Order: sequence, then structure tokens, then C-alpha cells
Amino acid sequence: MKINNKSFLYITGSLLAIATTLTSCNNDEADLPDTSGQKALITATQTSYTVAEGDTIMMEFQVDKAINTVMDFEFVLNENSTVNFDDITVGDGAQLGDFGNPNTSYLYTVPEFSESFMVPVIANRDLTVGEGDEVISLNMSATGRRTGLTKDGGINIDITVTDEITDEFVVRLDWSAIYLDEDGAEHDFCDFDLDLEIYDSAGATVADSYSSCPEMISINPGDLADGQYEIVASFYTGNGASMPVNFDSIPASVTLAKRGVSNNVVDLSGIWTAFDEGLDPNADGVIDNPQYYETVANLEISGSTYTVTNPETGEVIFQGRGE
Ligand SMILES: [Ca+2]
Ligand SMILES: [Ca+2]
Ligand SMILES: [Ca+2]
Ligand SMILES: [Ca+2]
Repeated sequence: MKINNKSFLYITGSLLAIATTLTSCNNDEADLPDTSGQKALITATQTSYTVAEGDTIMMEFQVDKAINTVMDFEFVLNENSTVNFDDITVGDGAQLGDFGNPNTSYLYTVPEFSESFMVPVIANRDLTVGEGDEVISLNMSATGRRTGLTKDGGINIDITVTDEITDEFVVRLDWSAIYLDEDGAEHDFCDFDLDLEIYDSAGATVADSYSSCPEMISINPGDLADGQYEIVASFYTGNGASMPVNFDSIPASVTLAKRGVSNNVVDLSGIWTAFDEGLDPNADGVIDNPQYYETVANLEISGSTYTVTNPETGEVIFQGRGE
């Protein structure tokens, strides 16, 4: 852009004026309107959204006037929704018990002086097959401090979740469950350390998951060379965990899935019955009991085709083929 001297002077003058205004705002907070005790009215121009599973969308809301207090809102998952409460995460997460029902609604707190705000909705990934589109129906209304209000009946928001279908092969080892110790106290089996590994035909570890609950391994086409593999779950140690009194074994299972296309669950309950044992009972890093490795399945990879077979019978228990 070509600037002649005259307009340059004009722009400089304007910038000076803006700078002076900003400075006076900063130095004199009394210029801010006193909004103590006032309530803001919230509206939404957009009430319909689409999100792909695994992605996050931001719901947008407008505020009629900025007030000097935070505003709390709840988002109730309406009954006509086809997702479960745990399938999505909205705002700051589950509603506080003091404000409402933490099993059916989510909470979001808006900072003071907001003139608009955005509330995230995360559509969690899953290994379910053939879900198609899912529907999230939310009702937003004031909660908690009730300084931000909506029209009577709240604001209804509808979100369509599109299913995630990929060529990814996923192995997930689950063992979370609540158990009781001898004093009647509740614990989660996640306190026990289980692991998931994939070995190649030479016995080398080519993929692993060691520090989560569930443990999960995801393989995309090209990640592993064509060939034969072994999927192995193990009970590493119960060291540090309270011993269960109302279970006979660790309630473990392995889900083998082509994401969104097909899946199969291998039940491992009944296998690990000695809770104080495992590969390394004293957790000193030296494996004492190799019998705590369990071959879940054999895996053959050929391009984007995954063939999973029962390690004892050779029977095909799962086959996922790329499109
Ligand atoms: Ca889903
Ligand atoms: Ca899905
Ligand atoms: Ca582990
Ligand atoms: Ca040991």
C-alpha cells in the first residue's frame, strides 16, 4: 500500500488517540460499569453442529452484557440422545453433585467480563462396530451461581456424531473393575499392573503398552511388516495393591478390533487367580514367574488385512480387511 504524507500523519494521529484511550482505560478502572448483582442473558445463534468421532467442536454462545462475576452453566444430556454419558466430554466435565446430577449433566464455568464464550464437546473414540451417526441432544441452563441466565426452558443444542472407520488395527487390554479388600474398602483393579505386547516371529517386541489402564496398541497399515506376530498380555505385578476378597481372578479381557469395522473380545478372566503373584511379585524388575505371560492370539499381517487366530486351535477368530 502506498501511503502519502498526509494520510501517514492522519494514521499516526489516530494511533496516538487510540493509545491515549487505552492508557486511560488501563489506569482508571472506575470507567468499567459497575455490574455487581447484575445478571447476563445468554443466547446461541447456532444450535446445530456436526463432529467426527475423535474430534472436538466448540459450541458458541453470546452474552448480552459483560458482568463482573463468573457464570455457571449445566448441559443436560437429553433422553433422546443416542450416545452414553461417557461417550462424550462437555465443558469442564461432569456436573458437581452440589449443583445437579453428575451422571446426566456436564458443567461449564465462564470467566467474568466475557462478551461471548465457547464450550468444547469432545466425541470420544471407541471400538464399537457399525454405530452409524449418533445424536447428542443437550439442554443448557443456569446452574451454580446463576449469574448468567438463558430463556425459560434453556437452550437446546443438537450435535451429530459421525462414526470413525479406519484401517487401524487396535488391541486393548481392559481390567478395570471395583473390588473390595478385607476391610471392605473399595479399590480398582487398575492398581494391578498388567501389560500388553506384540512380538514378531523372532521373539522381539515390536509394539507395547506398559503404563495405562486399559493398555492399548494401535497399528496402522505400514507400521509393521507383513508377517506373523504374537499378541501377549501379562500380569506383571500386584505389588502395592490391596488384595481383593470378592473376586476369584483379575477380570481381564482383550478387545481386537479393526476400528469401526469389526471386533472380537477374548475373555481372560479365570487365568490370573493368585493376586499377589504375577511375572514380578516383588517388583524388583527381575521376572520370577514367566508363566504369567498369556498369548491372547496370533496375528498375521498382509497389507491392510489382519488375521487373528486362536493360538491353540488355529481357528480364525477375527479378520479385518482394508477397504
Ligand atoms: Ca461412538
Ligand atoms: Ca465409533
Ligand atoms: Ca501396565
Ligand atoms: Ca522379581
